Amino acid sequence: MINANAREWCKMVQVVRVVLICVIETLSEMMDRNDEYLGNIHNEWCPRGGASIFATTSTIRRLPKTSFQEAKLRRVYEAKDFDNKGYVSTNDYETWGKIAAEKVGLVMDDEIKGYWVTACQSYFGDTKSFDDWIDYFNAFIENNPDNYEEISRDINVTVFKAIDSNKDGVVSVAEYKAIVTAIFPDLTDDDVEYGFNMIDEDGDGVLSQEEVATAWLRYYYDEEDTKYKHFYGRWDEKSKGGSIWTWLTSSCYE
Ligand SMILES: [Ca+2]
Ligand SMILES: [Ca+2]
Repeated sequence: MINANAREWCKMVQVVRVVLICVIETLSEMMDRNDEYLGNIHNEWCPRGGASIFATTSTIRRLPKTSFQEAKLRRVYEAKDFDNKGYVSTNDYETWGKIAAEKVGLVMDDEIKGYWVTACQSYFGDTKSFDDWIDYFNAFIENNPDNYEEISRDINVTVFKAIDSNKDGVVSVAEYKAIVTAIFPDLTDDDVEYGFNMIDEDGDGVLSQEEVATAWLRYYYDEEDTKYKHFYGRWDEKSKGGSIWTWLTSSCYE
């Protein structure tokens, strides 16, 4: 009797398992179709890849992948728009270089100006908004799936030459401070020092080309919290860019 009851019970459990598996598989298929459907809605309503609560990761973009990464990108994008035209241009980069050079007592010459302009063109192309830039960024990644970080590192060599104002082959604390306070004037000396120490990997008191290239790369590409968020000076809660709408729609990127 006990054995018979046990067998019945076992059969019942098996039936429930099969039913559960069927339900889960059906739900899963429905969700896949739903993702595609919502993705189509997003593409119709936000053709430029703008923020939308309907967005799904696989159908929209590769970057930013998290709201944290988006906050990092927005923070610098907005800060670099010196002329307040709503986008980053070579004019902004020239201004950035000019201010940074003045902060270390130098005048930006044509060679250094050329590095700033080249760096800006490589990073931003002719994009005219944050979303434009993100699309451009993603196109670059998609066109160079195996070596986009390597190419980015090469671009950062130009950046290094731009920020090495006195051309001695290293970025000093003063040069670093000039760069980051030009775009974030509210940073304190402590904030600047904190950022510098985070990226001075060998602790020799100056930044090598390799150290700058790595930190700059990781600031943009790290999806999660790493020390490289301090690349532009100490990152804290105040550093978070964007608006309440950005926060509300951050699920687009997660
Ligand atoms: Ca230098
Ligand atoms: Ca160093």
